[in-house]
Amino acid sequence: MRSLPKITARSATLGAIIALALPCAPAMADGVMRRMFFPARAAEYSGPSDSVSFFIFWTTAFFFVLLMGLMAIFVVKYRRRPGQAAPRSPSHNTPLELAWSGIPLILLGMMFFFGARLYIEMRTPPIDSTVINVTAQKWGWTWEYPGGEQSLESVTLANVSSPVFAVPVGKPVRLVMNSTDVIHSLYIPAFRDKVDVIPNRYTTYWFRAEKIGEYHLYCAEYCGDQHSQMMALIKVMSDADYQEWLAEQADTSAIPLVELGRKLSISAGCLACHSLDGRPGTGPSWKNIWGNTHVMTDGESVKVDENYIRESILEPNARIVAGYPAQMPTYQGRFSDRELRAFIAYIASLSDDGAEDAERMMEEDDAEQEASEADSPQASVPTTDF
Ligand code: HEC
Ligand SMILES: [Cu+2]
Repeated sequence: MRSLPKITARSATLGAIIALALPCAPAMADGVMRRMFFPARAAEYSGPSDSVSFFIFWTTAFFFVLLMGLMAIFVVKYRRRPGQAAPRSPSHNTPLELAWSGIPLILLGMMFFFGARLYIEMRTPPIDSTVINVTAQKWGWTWEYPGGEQSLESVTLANVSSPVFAVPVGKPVRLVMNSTDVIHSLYIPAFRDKVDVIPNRYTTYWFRAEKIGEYHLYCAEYCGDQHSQMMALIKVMSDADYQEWLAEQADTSAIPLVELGRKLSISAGCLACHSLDGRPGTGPSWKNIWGNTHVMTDGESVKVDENYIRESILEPNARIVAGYPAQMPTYQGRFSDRELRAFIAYIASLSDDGAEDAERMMEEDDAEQEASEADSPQASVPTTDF
């Protein structure tokens, strides 16, 4: 009883310190925490998102230290001593109770307000956003740009060939996302947002990239064996570079057939399941399969040729290679005729006896490209803007 007014006076002082220190906490946190634990900030909401996290972190850290500290001090100070009876606990103290209800109420109210406001903004894409259709599939990402362009550029991230996706700096981009198999989650730490990608439903992820540079994209929802390899590199570019990049992806006619097949195998995610070195993965390796005879689960023998590869891509479940699961997704409607031929030529080129066939396909393709250019000369004349 005797010591209670002293505690009240002390908690009033502490209250004042909290009130003064809290506005500084995010600023302090900004320097220390950001450099220690947080990746670069590259999008419009990266900063505000960090501020909300830091506010919550430092508020809770402060009260944790305060409460645990007081508890430790009280345990020692008011410990049971020989010959001293335990005093009765006070039943009521109005100023103290108002303080410990009012201060947390204000702080939690602030957390709710800042969090909810930011959440609503982050879920509301601007009307003038560039829309990119994103498809997630075990274990890769496909981005279809507004003109139908798809990325053919790739890089090696942690020993995995991964696609590169360009986005313009300073412009709102809206990803409309869908999965063809299981639940994935698109996560770009530098943009501070993560949204699930779900089969049979569209979800949206929007951002305005603010810093030119390269940032990582991960799948953040465990989706099977190669989940951790489901990565991509996001390149934030100036608008001019972005337009140039798009034009480069769109015009594949100049890329030789085998090279196009190689690029597509990376960007379409085939190599997540098919190795090039003979080691079986989720699917059979592509090394030295051209011209071989493969046995299917129903006992049928099939020669690996143009028709078989084409069917494997468009209707993977028509025939299942013995010893493998029916795990390959269909690519129906995804590739043009020339792109399908590119896969065939590429797979042929991976076999010791396939080199000649691949060569022949390249020559036929060259002849065809020339013929189609001769048929429609205007196609090769640059169009003018009116
Ligand atoms: C999720 C894993 C997965 C992905 C991605 C995948 N495949 Fe497959 N693929 C398989 C499996 C498993 C088989 C064997 C079972 C079957 O026949 O369907 C297979 C079989 C094949 C075969 C027949 C191989 C043989 O030895 O008989 C070809 C050709 C093929 N895939 C091409 C492709 C191409 C081209 C792509 C990309 C456009 C691709 N696959 C993407 C899993 C995958
Ligand atoms: Cu995934």
